[in-house]
Amino acid sequence: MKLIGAYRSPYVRRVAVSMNLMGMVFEHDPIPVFDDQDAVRKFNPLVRVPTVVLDDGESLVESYAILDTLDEMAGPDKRLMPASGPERRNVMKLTAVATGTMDKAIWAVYEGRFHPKEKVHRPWIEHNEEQACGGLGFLNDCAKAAGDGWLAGTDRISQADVSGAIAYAFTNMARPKLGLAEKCPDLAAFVTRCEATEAFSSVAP
Ligand SMILES: N[C@@H](CCC(=O)N[C@@H](CS)C(=O)NCC(=O)O)C(=O)O
Repeated sequence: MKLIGAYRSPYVRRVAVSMNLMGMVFEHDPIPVFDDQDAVRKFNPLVRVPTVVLDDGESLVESYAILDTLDEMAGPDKRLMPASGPERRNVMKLTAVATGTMDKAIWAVYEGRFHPKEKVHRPWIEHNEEQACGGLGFLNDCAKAAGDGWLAGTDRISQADVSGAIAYAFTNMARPKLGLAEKCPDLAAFVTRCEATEAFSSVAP
């Protein structure tokens, strides 16, 4: 199995950490998606990462769809999104807040990166940053309520923890001026705990 995309992409990284946690061995190909579009297009018509290429050559696209397939492959004891019921709903909600936070942080980054200086619209950047902070504030409340436990109150790590930790780590790296460590101290402490583990540290951005 091959994972395409650099680990500085939070979507790529959530797939990588998930595969580590599920004990799946994979080859990593950090193709720079903006600089080598043809190499990605061969496997993904949208030219986006993450893209996963299975051993039989079939490719998987979009991190949520990739993770859904990997959960199914991993089986009930290792899957990171609970299969059903209130626990699934809760993990799904926290994960959605985490990926929404990633989206908003990235849009704030792209506004400056892909527009000429005179066309960068500062209020749009601030709007996205505010939404990212909203998502992280919500996850901070979850971390506070969880204490030493997991964000969604599960008895083992779930996709909410993987994506929540990566949403914080990415936003903090991409938007350092937001002062997230002060705004979200409980989430910051939780992320420090996650980043110290092999599953996270071996796929650092
Ligand atoms: N919703 C997608 C988002 C993936 C995404 O936006 N990836 C970025 C890298 S962080 C990308 O491939 N950007 C290239 C582009 O959109 O042109 C997912 O979850 O996989």
